Amino acid sequence: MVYRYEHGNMSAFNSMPSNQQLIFYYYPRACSLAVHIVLEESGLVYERRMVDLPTKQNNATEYLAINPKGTVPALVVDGQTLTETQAILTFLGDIIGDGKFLPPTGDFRRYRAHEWMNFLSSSVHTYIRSIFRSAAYAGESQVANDAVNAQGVNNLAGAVARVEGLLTDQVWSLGADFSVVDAYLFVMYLWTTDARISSVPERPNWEAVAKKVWQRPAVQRVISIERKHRNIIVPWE
Ligand SMILES: N[C@@H](CCC(=O)N[C@@H](CS)C(=O)NCC(=O)O)C(=O)O
Repeated sequence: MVYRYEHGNMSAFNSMPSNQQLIFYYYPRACSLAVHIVLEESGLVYERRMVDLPTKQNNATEYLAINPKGTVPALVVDGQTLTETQAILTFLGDIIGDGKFLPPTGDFRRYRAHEWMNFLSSSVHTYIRSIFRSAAYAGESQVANDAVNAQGVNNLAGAVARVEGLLTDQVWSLGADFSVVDAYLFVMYLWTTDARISSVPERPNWEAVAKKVWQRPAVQRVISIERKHRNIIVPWE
């Protein structure tokens, strides 16, 4: 069962209409890449629009009218904007259907998926952000920026240990099948290889999942699309 909001009321229907208009806003190698991968994997028809973060297009009036948070990803579904990577991945997982990329309600793996996605969004993403953009937390003081950066490196090391522990003996993050979580894990793995991070522990289990994600044709298509605007380094390529 899938639920849909129409004019503020929630209505339920059993299958998503195939004619929903999907407009996807992204920036290359941002967290939006996880959504981009799932959109491309899905076979859904969608329009992609790049929001240039370096030139602050995300803070322009036109984009703020679409997403007042000024962030990517955003997915506009028949005129309604959905934000937050976890929410969009859940929505896509449900409209793709058949539990293909996200187990259905009642299947315990669905709650594992949320456990993963929330951890990636609220912990891993923010730890790495505190390294890439320490000023967002520390303001202008160099001493404070250095401290936030160093703490980010420590926090990330702890998160890597947790990811490694969770991926032991797992083919994919939820078990035997690729899911939206693996797309998200792939993006966060790429971020961990960024030269701006002074040190990060070895993470063979996470790397193995990321490498498997990379082998998927849809993922290589997405990376080549995003590379038109930004160099994306895939370490083992
Ligand atoms: N919690 C949000 C975070 C979204 C976010 O911060 N996106 C970044 C790119 S990875 C962004 O748009 N940054 C622009 C800015 O903050 O100015 C999510 O998980 O989608």
